[in-house]
Amino acid sequence: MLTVYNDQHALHQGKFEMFRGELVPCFEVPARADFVLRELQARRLGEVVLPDAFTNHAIARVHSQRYLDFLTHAWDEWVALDPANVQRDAIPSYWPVRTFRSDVLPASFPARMGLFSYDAGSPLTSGTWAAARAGACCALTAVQRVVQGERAAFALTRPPGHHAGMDFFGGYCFLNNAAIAAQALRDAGMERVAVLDIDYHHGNGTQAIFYGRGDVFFASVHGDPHTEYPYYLGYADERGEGEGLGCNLNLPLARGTGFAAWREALAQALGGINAFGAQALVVSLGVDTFEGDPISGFGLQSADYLTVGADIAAAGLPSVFVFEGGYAVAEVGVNAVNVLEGFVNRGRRPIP
Ligand code: OKP
Ligand code: ZN
Repeated sequence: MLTVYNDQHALHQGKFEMFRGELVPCFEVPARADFVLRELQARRLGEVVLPDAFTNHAIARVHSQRYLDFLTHAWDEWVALDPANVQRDAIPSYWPVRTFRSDVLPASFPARMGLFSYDAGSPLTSGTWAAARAGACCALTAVQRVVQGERAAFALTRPPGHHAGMDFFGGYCFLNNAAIAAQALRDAGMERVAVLDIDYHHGNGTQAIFYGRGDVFFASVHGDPHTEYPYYLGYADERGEGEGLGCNLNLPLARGTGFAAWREALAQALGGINAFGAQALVVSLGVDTFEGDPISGFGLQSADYLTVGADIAAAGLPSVFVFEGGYAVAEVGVNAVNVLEGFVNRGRRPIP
């Protein structure tokens, strides 16, 4: 399978994230992408190319202009607050929850940062915009190759994207690569596009971006938000609204769920996508469903990911895979590449 690799991903390198009252080292580290790249090369799964250059046009199909303006200048504004900030990541500490206004943009940078975010776990660094932008270009390049006839392509990038909304970052995500890919497929003439999100965490950003639309179906298998991040979205009763009613399918599963039950939920998600009549598929490929993941709670084992890839291939759709979560760093390469290899081989040849 063709891989489009973001060689600028390490420009985004957060130091600490806020967790239960303390700053802890970031889980979302550059080594994650390095392990996946090394595994792809070791298995010779296909060509690895760098992204083509794109303007912001395709990104602005999904994200608001005022959010993109904020991200473009955020680091400089952070440093302008205090020259000593060059040593520190920018982390928000104020948020406009219900009853506050979000139509007025405060002049204060920390206030604006809160308006464009929803958690304190997603540090913004000097290279965040450059890395995220290059990641979106990866997703767009992968789309272009699939539109040109490639059966599938993999956008290997970080930071991840599926928590980022039209105008907010959070959950380690800044630009929603999967949503940008789905919109680009629509804009390339695919009438109906599906997003399958198999990351452990619900893709709240992707869901929200397409919630009112009947042309993009969103299906997600994830940890039950009653107990799992992102907590405030991802419940089974969220089925879409207006034109999009029936085009959103959430399959939350209890922490502790193992592969057999998880695979049944995957089959339901794929059934929904098939009934929708999608012409192309975007897969938010998180492998934090792995039993050894340090921040998640499902029990998938490395060999299971071959089956996952084969199950997705059986849908028979042109597919763009976009890398999302997976924090068991030493295993993330094997697990992600198992999905891709399972897809390519349709699971005929298990890897030990
Ligand atoms: C991003 B993706 C960990 C708390 C959880 C947010 C998790 C974001 C996951 N200390 N923080 O969906 O893999
Ligand atoms: Zn995740």
